[in-house]
Amino acid sequence: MTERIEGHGGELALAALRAYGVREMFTLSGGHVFPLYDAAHRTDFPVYDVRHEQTAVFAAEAVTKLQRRPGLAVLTAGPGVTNGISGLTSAFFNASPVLVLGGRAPAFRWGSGSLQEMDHLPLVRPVTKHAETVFSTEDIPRAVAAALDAALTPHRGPVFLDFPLEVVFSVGEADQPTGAAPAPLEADPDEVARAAELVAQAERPVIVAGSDVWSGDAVDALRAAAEALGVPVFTNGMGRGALPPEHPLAFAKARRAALSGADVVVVVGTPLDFRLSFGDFGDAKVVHVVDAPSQRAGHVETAASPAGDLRLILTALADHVGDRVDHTDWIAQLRVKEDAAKARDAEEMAAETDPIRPARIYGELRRVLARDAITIGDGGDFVSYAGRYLEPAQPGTWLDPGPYGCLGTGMGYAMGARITHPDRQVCVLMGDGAAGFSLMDVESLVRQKLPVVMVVGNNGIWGLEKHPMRAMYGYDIAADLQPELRYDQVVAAMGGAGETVTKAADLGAALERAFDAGVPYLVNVITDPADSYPRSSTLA
Ligand SMILES: Cc1ncc(C[n+]2csc(CCOP(=O)(O)OP(=O)(O)O)c2C)c(N)n1
Ligand SMILES: [Mg+2]
Repeated sequence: MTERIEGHGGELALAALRAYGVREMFTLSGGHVFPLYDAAHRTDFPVYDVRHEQTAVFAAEAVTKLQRRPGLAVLTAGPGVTNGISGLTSAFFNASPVLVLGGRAPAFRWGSGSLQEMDHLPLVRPVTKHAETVFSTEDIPRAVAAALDAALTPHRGPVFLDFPLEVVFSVGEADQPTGAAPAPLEADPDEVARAAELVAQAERPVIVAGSDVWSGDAVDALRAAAEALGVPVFTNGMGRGALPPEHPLAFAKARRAALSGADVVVVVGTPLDFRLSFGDFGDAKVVHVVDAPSQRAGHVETAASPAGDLRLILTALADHVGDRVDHTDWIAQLRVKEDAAKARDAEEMAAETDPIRPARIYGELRRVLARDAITIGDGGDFVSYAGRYLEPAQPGTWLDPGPYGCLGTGMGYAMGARITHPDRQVCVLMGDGAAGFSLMDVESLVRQKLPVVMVVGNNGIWGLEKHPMRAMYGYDIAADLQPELRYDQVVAAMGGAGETVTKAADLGAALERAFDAGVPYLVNVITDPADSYPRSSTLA
């Protein structure tokens, strides 16, 4: 029998959210959403508050990424919602099932000029899967369920609801939603068979696996498919660590050789976007395995593109019967390139330069980071280096901003990570420029006893912009920051701690102190502004 729930709008919303496994709220105070706080307060539902709404949405997104369940941000009407738009957009690009609940000026006097009276929907519609204003209290649980069903159905993504003031403050009664997970979408079996045949018959196949492999809980199936068909695997986004770095089919450095030498490239659970040369792999045939038909690339002619539940598709690839070409030589060839690149990286990570180069910071970090540490990248060049030198050992441990490339995720992602994994190391790698977007939220972390380690690559510039601008114009403007700024003192002033490091030899001990500190701790590393991340294209 369907259970009935009753209470004010906040209580109805929270009861529905609980059914979907939502376990906390991220917010910044505003009167329009008080009933949601009241519902949380009465039921001991954890509420984490922040100093900028973008942090609330990024924190909710980190929870979705790490725990593979919906995350919740509650934003007050008007500026609360508009401050959350970059977070929502990042979640949209990352297919993260974030629910934003917005306050809204009263409906009964709409048009009379209430405080913060604006219609949020035209703003959020392009960056959400579902956006709705709920006009009656009784309708709230249904609307929450509809929004979360949309958010959790692959291809996943954020959703938005707002509640006019009188709707959320009034009392009502409704059916309790069940919160059932969406049924898996089965791909066309012929398309799957075609993909399997292409891989099995390939001479030099490569798999590139991305975030949806993790969010679709298909990591084991990926490994089984790669092992059954003997295919080298590269990863990006949340796919990183899907195969442990020591696995014979796990590759990271030989990507260029692999993608230019392959005859079949299988891209699983990630778009054929700028991170993958827009799907242009020379003469190689492209197999694009996606979690929903909407994700098939329109700009690339693929040889096969199965769309559906990734675990089912990858399991079918693993179970493929029939001949398959032996790939031992191809794998060995790539392994030589991989090992050579690793040796070069190892040298750079050990280099004793003055000023310090970012590579050395990562060399030291690799010594202190545990296999299950959560690492978060927020910055330009400094984070490109993180992607290159850090090798996540487990899936679901690496958080980058994703293809929207929004600076400012740092403290929000850190908050979501610390709440998800109270006992693990959480380490945020920040450019000094990126730090400016969210550093005030260290105060939120300190106050709510959420210790994390921040490592700032402090080159005194917006490096990823300054170097390309100089290369293009011969000069640069609007690309300088205050050199050697004491970001560690900023953190200390807010109740955390930290230190500045200028010598490579001092890095190791500083990082150890940081992880032992028990409060938010910032290691401010003065790095070489002349150093820039080598890339083939100058624009990022
Ligand atoms: C919100 C936002 N604003 C601007 C940019 C453009 N942008 C990309 S990288 C970058 C420079 C980052 O500088 P910093 O964090 O100091 O890292 P560095 O490149 O110096 O290592 C900028 C401004 C962006 N990606 N996101
Ligand atoms: Mg910088």
